[in-house]
Amino acid sequence: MELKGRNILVIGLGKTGIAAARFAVERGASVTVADEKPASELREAIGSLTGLPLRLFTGGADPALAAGRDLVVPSPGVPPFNPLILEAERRGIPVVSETELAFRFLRVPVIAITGTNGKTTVTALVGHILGKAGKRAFVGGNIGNPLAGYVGGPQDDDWAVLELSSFQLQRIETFRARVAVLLNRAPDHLDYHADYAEYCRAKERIFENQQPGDLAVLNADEPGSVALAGRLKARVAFFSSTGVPGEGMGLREGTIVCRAGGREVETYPLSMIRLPGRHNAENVMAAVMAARYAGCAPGAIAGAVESFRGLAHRIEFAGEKSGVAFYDDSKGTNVSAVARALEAFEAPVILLLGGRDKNGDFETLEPFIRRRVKALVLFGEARGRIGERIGGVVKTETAVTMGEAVRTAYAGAAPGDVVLLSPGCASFDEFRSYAHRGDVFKETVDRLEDRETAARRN
Ligand code: UMA
Repeated sequence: MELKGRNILVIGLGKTGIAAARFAVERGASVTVADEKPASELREAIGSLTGLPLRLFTGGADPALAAGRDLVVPSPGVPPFNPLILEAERRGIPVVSETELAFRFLRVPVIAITGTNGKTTVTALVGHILGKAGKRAFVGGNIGNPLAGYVGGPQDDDWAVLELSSFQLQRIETFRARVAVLLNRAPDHLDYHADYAEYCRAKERIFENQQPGDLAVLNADEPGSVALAGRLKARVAFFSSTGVPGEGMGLREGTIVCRAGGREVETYPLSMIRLPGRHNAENVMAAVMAARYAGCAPGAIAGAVESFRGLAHRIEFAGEKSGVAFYDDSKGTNVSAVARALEAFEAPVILLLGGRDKNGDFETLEPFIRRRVKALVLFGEARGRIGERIGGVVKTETAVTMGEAVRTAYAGAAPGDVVLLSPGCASFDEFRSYAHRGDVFKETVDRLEDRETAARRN
């Protein structure tokens, strides 16, 4: 694709718009950027484009701006009913996502991951495995690193590992993934897509331009995905957390079994996965299949999976002491996030709740606590109010600081228990941010003494 001299309209001045506009300018295009926010709210973004020859329109979306363009590139968050997009379509002007634009300049093969839940984790894990196996990878896309920001550089990686949202996939044309993973689908973003069927179709486009030598990775436990398999050009492999599929990976008595070419080719211990929950076993199997396709050896894959702790502060494995596992879910700053985190565990949980109260509806946690939680340790400013709401549902203790809460939890924990920081509150009573709180949690865990060491010393 030649951009030189082309007249391009980029809609949105977030991460995507900035990267797309910069790339198009560097390639000699005549670029206009439009954002509905007023300039006063876009100062930083505008500042990052200083010195670039482009035109900027802020504070609205006048459809007339579409006139005379050769190409329109909307940011992922710009819905299809945006007046500029509608006008471009009415005029027959091509509208493509930044993913498609950048792909036309990409020289590195792609591993692409989509799905409603887990796609960021799988993208990060594939990048982690590739790195540990000695391969160079660019990790980008919806994870927060636009592809347009990569293709202008040296492109000296072996693979581009891309997390793709339905927004990014909806406007592709030639985008091709050597490995395309569809993790799962559930209703989401229905304020943007016309309906659930349209959302599903957007996700399925990840397979659209694959060729017979490529790999499509699908969830065998989802009837919609199984039905899709027959319509794909690429070789299909499944993952399943309820059995072992004929082709792909599944679970059998605590072991991950991999089948390829109709026979069992290798196994991995389920215990290599440090991320809790069945959904994470699925995420890992999908990532492993992508890494196998990329030529990573089973030994390197197992070591890499074992060392992957998940995304920082999102049910992140934070270490083990005397058989007690610690997890940092400091990003769980509201009660629904706490409920989700609790659902990830089958082992008894000692839950650390507290911080600065955001008026959370803690009563809604009661059924989850009854099902999974062995004891509560309430800390920080909110400890009194949380105690009034749900204290006593199970054994309940209190602590002033989070550090004290960690030590209290450890003192009461038995081997096999999980100590989970999923505070359901903001952090600002004691910390600068949720990330700071999570870092202090991990440091506190690191400093806890193994009981065997303590016993020997005494
Ligand atoms: N804007 C308009 N008109 C509109 C809508 C938005 O002008 O009709 C402007 C806004 O005023 C704003 C800009 O567009 O200035 C923002 O664009 P954007 O929302 O596309 O944000 P980006 O910063 O470009 O981030 C996008 C993704 N955002 C969305 O999909 C909503 C980021 O995913 C992604 O990390 C980034 O590109 C790099 O690829 C975020 C996300 O929430 C994390 N994704 C959804 C999800 O994961 O569920 C899909």
